[in-house]
Amino acid sequence: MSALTLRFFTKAFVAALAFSFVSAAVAQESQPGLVQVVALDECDPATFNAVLGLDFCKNVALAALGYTTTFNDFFALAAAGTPDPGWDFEPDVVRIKKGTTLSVVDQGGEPHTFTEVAKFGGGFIEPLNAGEPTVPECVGGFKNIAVARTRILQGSHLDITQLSKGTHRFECCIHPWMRMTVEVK
Ligand SMILES: [Cu+2]
Repeated sequence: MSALTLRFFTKAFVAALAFSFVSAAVAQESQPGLVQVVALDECDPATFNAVLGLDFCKNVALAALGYTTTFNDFFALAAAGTPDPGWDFEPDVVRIKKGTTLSVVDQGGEPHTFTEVAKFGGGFIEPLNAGEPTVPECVGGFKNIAVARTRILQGSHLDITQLSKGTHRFECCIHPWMRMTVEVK
């Protein structure tokens, strides 16, 4: 291959690369897309399942690594007003464009809810509320269809679409210190 031919191919390659970058940028513009957030927890399968039933908590891998909290320690921390930070939505704040889908994935070992609330507060399991009253959106627990619809089982996801512009607050109605603010522009 002559030097000239090589230069031609190099130029053509760079041009093709630049074109693919441009088309990717345009695709993102016309389709706001999807942002993933995660629900995490560190429930200890042995002690949680002894109380809540077989297969309630599925953090088998975390337990093997020693990164779990026992059922009694978990309730003791919540009662002391210092709930276990291993139960968490990440990130804490999300800024998205209107039209973006939020996909909330439960990567923890137990069920959570991703429930929109007007104001952050307590969930439907009183001993986990650290004295805060249950917020209206969580009242009734899973007997309330509106709460049940926001439930996310371990390993599954819940997609939130059509959020209006402005600030939205979401919390877990079971573990109410799991909180996320979503700002839609
Ligand atoms: Cu939760």
